[in-house]
Amino acid sequence: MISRGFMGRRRTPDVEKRLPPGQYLVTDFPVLSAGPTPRTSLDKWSFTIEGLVRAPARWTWEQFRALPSQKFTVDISCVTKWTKFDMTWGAVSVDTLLEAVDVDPKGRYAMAFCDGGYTTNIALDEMVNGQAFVAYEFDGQPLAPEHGGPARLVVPHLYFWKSAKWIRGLRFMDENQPGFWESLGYNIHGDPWKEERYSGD
Ligand SMILES: Nc1nc2c(c(=O)[nH]1)N[C@H]1C(S)=C(S)[C@@H](COP(=O)(O)O)O[C@H]1N2
Ligand SMILES: [Mo]
Repeated sequence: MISRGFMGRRRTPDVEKRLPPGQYLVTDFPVLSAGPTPRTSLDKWSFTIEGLVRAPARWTWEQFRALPSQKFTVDISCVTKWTKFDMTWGAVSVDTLLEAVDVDPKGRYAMAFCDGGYTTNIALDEMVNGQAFVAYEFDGQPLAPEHGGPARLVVPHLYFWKSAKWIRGLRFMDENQPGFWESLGYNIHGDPWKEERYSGD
């Protein structure tokens, strides 16, 4: 008889149902960054919505933190094949941020931009109705710098590279331009349930 202890977390039917294809469960929180962790002081931080909007909107850290916020508990899947269940974030939903702007009907795509230069593209209709949020807390604590603090985008229904760390804003565009990893061969969309890992998947 082999002890359960050697088998890790059991893949019960419940776990199987929640685990996208090709993924395995982790309990730790790996760090994956394409470069060094930028350190922007909160008094220099801002969040901007720009591009194809009638008038851009901009929040200082203080203004951003005064916006209505929510707790989101979500499962996250990374293209490197780890999945972590029940991650709890304190965040402002993208819906709340979008209330401040009029997006041009042509502005159907957004580019998330960040301190450090990282970018990633997400369609507008995949960020609304509670599907995406800008998180400043994880597990009830201020978001750690290596995980994207002071604030990161989280788009739980797409692979985690879409969840831009150190986010500073969203730029609306009339075409679905690739961001950093999308230009380097990762999928333009990134749905873990369809295993959209690489371009052409
Ligand atoms: N600004 C920025 N955001 C980023 C990245 C990055 O390198 N820079 N890496 C992405 C990738 S590939 C993943 S898997 C997740 C990792 O987030 P974590 O380090 O908090 O696990 O952040 C995403 N967001
Ligand atoms: Mo990743």
